Amino acid sequence: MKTRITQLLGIQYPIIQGGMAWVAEYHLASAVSLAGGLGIIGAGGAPADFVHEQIRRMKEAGDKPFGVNIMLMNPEAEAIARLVVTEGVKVVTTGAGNPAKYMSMWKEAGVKVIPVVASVAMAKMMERAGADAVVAEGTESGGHIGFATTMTLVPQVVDAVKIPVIAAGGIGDGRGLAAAMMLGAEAVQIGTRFVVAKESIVHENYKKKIIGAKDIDSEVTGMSHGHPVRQLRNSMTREYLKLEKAGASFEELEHLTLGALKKAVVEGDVVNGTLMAGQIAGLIQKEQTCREMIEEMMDQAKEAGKQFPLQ
Ligand code: TUI
Repeated sequence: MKTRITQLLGIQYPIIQGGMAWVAEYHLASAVSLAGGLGIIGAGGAPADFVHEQIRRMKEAGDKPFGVNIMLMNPEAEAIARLVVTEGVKVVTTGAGNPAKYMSMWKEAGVKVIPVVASVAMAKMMERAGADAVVAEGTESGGHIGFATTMTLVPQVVDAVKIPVIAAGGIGDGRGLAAAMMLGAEAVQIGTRFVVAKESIVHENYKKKIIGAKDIDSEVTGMSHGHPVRQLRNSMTREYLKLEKAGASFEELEHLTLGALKKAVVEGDVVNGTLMAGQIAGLIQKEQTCREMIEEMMDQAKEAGKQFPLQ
């Protein structure tokens, strides 16, 4: 399956792994890259030194293409933006903000820049600023989200920009991949399914929660203060939503979630931790290697195309 994205990134399959904070470290990212997709190191809220070490490990693991995701609310975002240039990282994705101020530095260094956007307006702004592609991320996604669904956002972004579009949000198998291509996407970004990959260092308790989740088991917190975050329902979300409904301040709510993602990923605290996951969690049934996941998705997408040839 050749697309402008597989050609731009030099990858075999149109599958990109989401740059998930705490989750997307080099074990997962190198497994995805070695299996023919694009592995991404998620900087999340980590310091630049940590990201530096991750890049070093990633290079040691093989010479396949990989990217770094910069979460723009990270206080060290600027240092990480420079680090990717000095380390010769070929691909950068960004999230949770507007990366325009780093764009000229990255372009001059020949870095391929792929901002994650949640609206047509942001996609157009990023194209004008020089982005090589965009990830159009629907509200089905886990973590920090926008409002439009993948089904509505992807075709509207495809029509609005000339650069290639990668679909994200609610995609967890080959049928989702085929559907995204039908909407005009040229690759998909997958997050939640890779959380349960064998190579993922995420605590077994968290993986079990995703595998056991049903279709309606995610909840969106933080809507009232403009930072909606999708995660699996647990004691933490119940407490958060109760406080939010009672009009708690942003600071009070932030206090509740401080360090909660790490608590879930590293310590396996599925009661008080933040279990970020997308709505597709209900579809995910087992732990597999990244290679098994990617090959199964490709086979299934090809089969979906044969089953429904549209002529
Ligand atoms: O960034 C994400 N998803 C994330 S980031 C993250 S880290 C975190 N950790 C703890 C609590 C909260 C967050 C977890 N999940 N997805 C990409 C994405 N970007 N979705 C939406 C956006 C976005 C939002 C606003 C992109 C641009 C934007 O622009 C605002 C502006 O500055 O104009």
